[in-house]
Amino acid sequence: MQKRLNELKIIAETKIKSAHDLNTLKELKVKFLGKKGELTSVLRGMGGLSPEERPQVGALANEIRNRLESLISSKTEELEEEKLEKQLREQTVDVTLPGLPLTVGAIHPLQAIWEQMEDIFIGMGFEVAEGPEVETDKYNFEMLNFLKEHPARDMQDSFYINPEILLRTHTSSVQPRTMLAKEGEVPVRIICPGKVYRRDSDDATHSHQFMQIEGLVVDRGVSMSELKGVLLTFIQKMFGKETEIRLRPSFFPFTEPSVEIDIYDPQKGWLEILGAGMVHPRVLEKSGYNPEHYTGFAFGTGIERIAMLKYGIDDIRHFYNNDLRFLRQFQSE
Ligand code: FA5
Repeated sequence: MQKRLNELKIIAETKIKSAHDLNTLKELKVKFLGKKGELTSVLRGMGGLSPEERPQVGALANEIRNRLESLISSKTEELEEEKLEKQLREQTVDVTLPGLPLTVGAIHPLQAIWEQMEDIFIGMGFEVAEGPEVETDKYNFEMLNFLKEHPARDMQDSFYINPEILLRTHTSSVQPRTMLAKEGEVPVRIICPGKVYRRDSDDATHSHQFMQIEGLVVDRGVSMSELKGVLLTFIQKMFGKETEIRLRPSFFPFTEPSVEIDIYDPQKGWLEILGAGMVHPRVLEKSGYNPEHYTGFAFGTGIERIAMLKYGIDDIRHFYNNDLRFLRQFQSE
């Protein structure tokens, strides 16, 4: 029986050593060491052995089993390594092949202008303030000196939700909100960019929803010349340092005096760009600032309007249609 075991060992060792793939190795494991394998079937004959022989044969069988198992596991490792190396050899990357193009998005032109404007004003010491788009009549109109039934309200046709609540028609509603929050402290020096809504019919220059940027400065001794200086700096940073401006008298219920600011375009002539003025004493007073001690200026402009002038866009609706042919032109902005 020992002889048979030794023969089995030699045959199994030779076969395992010469196996070329993992499947063959698995099959050999079953064939020699499995429950119905050859080693087990030899051991089944142990019943016919004498009690002295049995332990010797048992020990030999165990030794053979261990030997074959370790042989199989080292051969398995070897074959797995070979398989991996073969795979890696076959999968080498051809670095000369052209790469896949990466599509890079672009910042929307309105967002780009919004950010540029913020940067310019922050550079002049302004802070960014916010206010709600669903606003009360009080902040959108009353605190800004638009009396109830006053015809000035018709300048901004509004979307009312109920008689007291509406979608804000301008970012000027942030003026009283900011002043009240400051509780009479100075300086107030904020800009407020955001969405506004008006019942305007959509056409090339109007939209029912658009964006504005508001500016407000309140302090002791704030003057119209400072207003002009701040806005000239902004305009020249935005449109080029040679850009000329002019101030025309205008009317807003919350500023006195009020002006419209135009910029000069050599092809198109004077173009309106901003509404502005000195904060009306009544507006200061309603928001807790004594107009005897404090003065202020405010300004407001449409972000779409600035973007249209800067990029020579002739129809406001291009901004909202998401036509990729339009948007791709701003890829480098
Ligand atoms: C105002 O809204 C004032 N709140 C601006 C202001 C602020 C004046 C502070 C004084 C002091 P106005 O209604 O003119 O003003 O609107 C300002 C800008 O918003 C306009 O110049 C224009 O660029 C833009 N705008 C107005 N209506 C529309 C619209 N329907 N679509 C697109 N842009 C518009």
